[in-house]
Amino acid sequence: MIVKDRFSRRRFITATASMLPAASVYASAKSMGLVSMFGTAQRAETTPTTNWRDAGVIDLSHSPYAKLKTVPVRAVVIQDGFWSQRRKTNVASSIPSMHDDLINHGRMDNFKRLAGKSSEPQKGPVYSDSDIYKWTEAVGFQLQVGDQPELRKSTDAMIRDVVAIQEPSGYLNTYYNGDKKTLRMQYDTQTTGHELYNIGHMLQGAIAYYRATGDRTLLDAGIRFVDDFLIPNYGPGANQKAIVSGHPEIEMALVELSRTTGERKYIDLAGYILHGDARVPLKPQQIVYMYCGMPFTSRTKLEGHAVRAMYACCGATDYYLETGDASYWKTLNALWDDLTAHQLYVNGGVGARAAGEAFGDAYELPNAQAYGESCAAIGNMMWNWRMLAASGEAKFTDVIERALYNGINSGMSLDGKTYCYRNPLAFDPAGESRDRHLVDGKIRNAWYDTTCCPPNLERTFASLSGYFYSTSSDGVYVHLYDNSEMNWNLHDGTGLKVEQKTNYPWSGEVKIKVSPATPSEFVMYVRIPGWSTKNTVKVNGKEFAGAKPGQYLAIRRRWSADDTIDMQFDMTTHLLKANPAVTEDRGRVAFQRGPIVFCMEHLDQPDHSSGMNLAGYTVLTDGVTTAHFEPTLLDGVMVLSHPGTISKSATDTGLYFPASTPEAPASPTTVRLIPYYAWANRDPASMQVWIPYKQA
Ligand code: FUB
Ligand code: ZN
Repeated sequence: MIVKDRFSRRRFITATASMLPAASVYASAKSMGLVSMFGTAQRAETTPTTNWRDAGVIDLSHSPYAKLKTVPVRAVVIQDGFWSQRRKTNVASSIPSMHDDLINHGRMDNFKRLAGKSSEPQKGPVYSDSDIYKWTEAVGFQLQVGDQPELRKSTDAMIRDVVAIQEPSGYLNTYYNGDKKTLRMQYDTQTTGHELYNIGHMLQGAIAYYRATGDRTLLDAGIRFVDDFLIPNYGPGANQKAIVSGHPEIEMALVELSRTTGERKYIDLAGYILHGDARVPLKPQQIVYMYCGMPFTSRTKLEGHAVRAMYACCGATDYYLETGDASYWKTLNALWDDLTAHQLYVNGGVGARAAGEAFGDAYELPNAQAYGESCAAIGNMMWNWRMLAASGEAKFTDVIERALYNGINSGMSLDGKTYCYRNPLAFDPAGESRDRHLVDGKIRNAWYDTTCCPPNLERTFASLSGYFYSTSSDGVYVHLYDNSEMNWNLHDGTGLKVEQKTNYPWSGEVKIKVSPATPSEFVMYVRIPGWSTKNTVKVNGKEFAGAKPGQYLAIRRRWSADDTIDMQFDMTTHLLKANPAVTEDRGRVAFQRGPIVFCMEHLDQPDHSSGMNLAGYTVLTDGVTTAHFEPTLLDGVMVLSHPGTISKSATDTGLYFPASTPEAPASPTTVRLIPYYAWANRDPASMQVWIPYKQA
C-alpha cells in the first residue's frame, strides 16, 4: 500500500484532529496502521530538543542513557598540529574534488533528469543517491566550524535539486523510477535496493547541514519521506507492509532524527527495524550478510557484511542510549568482546574477507587479502563513539584511536585526492589481477563507481573536532589529544575553556590549560591511552597519582582560570605479537609507537634496489628501535629504524626443499618503518605491517 494522495496522511491527521472527536481521530489512525505500530495512536510524546547550533556529531543532550554528552563540532577548534593538515586538505582538496567527481559521474544528473533538467540516463549503482548525501554531511560538518559562502551556495543548489524530485507521497529515490517504479519497497528491493540506506544518509546529511546553517530544506524532505511515505505504509501493522533495512543505516539516522525533532516515534520505528519482521521472507544467509532481519538482541557474533554489521551496531547503541533496553546493552557488549578478541585488525580495520566484504571466522585476519574497507573502519569508530557515550569507559576510546589514526587515516591520500577502498596490511602492486579495487597497480584512486568510502572519510575528518571531548554530570572528558581549544560549558552552565598544547602523536607530552569562567568544582577526566604503560600526570606542577593505562584519570578539584594539567605518556615503541590462531601473523611482529601503527614500504629499505622483496626481511626482537622525525617525508612523519637481516631473494631457492638444508646466511640490515596511514603515497611499492622476527 503506497500513499498516492497529494494530501499527506500526517497532514490529514493533523488537520482532522481539530475537527473530529478524539475517538474518530483514533479510528482514522488505526485504519492507517499507526495504532498497531506504536500501541496507541501516534503519540504526541516528545523530548526537549537542542538548539541546532549546540548539537554534537550526534546529539546526546537529552539521551537518558548517555553517561557522556557530546560537545558541538564548532565548540572545538583544532589548531596547527597532527590533524590540522589533514583537515585543511579535506576542505581545500577532498570536498571540492569529490564534488566535481560526483557531478562528472552523473550523481546530480540522476536527480535533475527526474525534474526535466537533464537528459542523461541514470548512472551508478542503487546507492548512488547516498554519495550526494554523505558528501552533504561532510559539508555540513565543515560549515559547522566556519562559514564558506561559495560551498554553502553550491550545496544549497544541490539540495534544491534533490528535494525538487520528492514525490507527493514523500518518496524520494532516483533509481526506482520508470520501469523500475513497480519494484519500490518490494521485499527483494528492500534487501538489495538500498532505498532506506539512501534515506538514512539523507537524514544524516540533512541533520549535519541543519546544525550548520539552521536550513531545514533537506531535513524537512527527509521527514516527509518518513512521516508521509514510510510510517503510514510500512511497519508491524496487519495493514502495513513489513520493513527490512537491507543495509543497516536507517536505524541510527532515525534515532538522530528523533533527537533532532523530539519525536519519539522515530525511535520506535528504529526499534521495530532492529527487531526485524518475520513477515519478510529471508534466507538464513541473507540474515547473516545483511546483519538485519532478526532481533538484534539475538546476535552473538559479528558476521556478514562488515559495514552493514558496524552500522547495525551503531543503530542498536543509539537505540540503547534512548531506551536503556538492557538486552541491547548485553548484546552490544558481547559483540564488542567478539570484535576485540577475534576480529579487529591492528590498524583498527574490520572485515577480513573480500567475498561479501565480510567478517571472517574468529582470528581470520589475513594481511594482503584483508578487505578492511574504509567505511567499515569508520563504522567501527562510530560504534565505539556510541559505546563510549553509554559507558564512559576508555577501552572504547582506545578502539576509536586505533581506527582513526591508522585504518581510517590510511583511507585518504596525503594530498586528499585519492582514496583507499581496501586497507590491507600487506601489499604487492603486482597483485592487480586479484583486486578489483586496484587501477594500474594503485590502491588509491580518485573515484570508484561504488564511491561510498571517499565521502565517508570526508565527513569523518570534517566532524573530528566533535570527538575530542564529552561532558558528564560531574565534569569533562578529554578523549583525543592535539593542539586545540574548546569553548563550551559544564552542565550547570559554567563556561569552560580547555586548551591543549602537544606534539601528539609524535610526542607523549600533553599540556592542558583548564579555564572555567568562574572557579568551580568539577572533574577533568583525562584519558590515559591503553598503549601507554608508564605515565605521569601533574596538576599545577604537582604530581597527581592514579593514572592507569586504558582508563580515564579523574581529577576532581576546584578549578580556576589557567589551572594546568601536564601529562607525559610513554612513547616506547612496542613490538606486538598476534594470537597464534592468527595464522598469517605467526612468527611476525608489528610495530606501534603511541597510537601509530607502522609498516615497511619497500622503497624505504636501504637495500630496496638489490632485488630482494619484503619477504626477505627479518627484525631482531632484542634490537633497539630508534625514532626520528623526518619533516620533509610524507608531510612530516616519525620514521622508525630497527636492526634486522635480509636474506637471499626468493628466486635463489626452489619452491620446496628439505628442511635439513642449511639456511643461507642473512646479511645484517636496518629495517625502516613509516606510519601505516602514510603508505602508498609514492610510487607503488610492496608494504607489510607484520614482519618476520628472530628472537634472541
Ligand atoms: O552497499 C553500500 C556500500 O557499498 C557498502 O556499505 C559498501 O561496503 C559498498 O559495498
Ligand atoms: Zn566504503
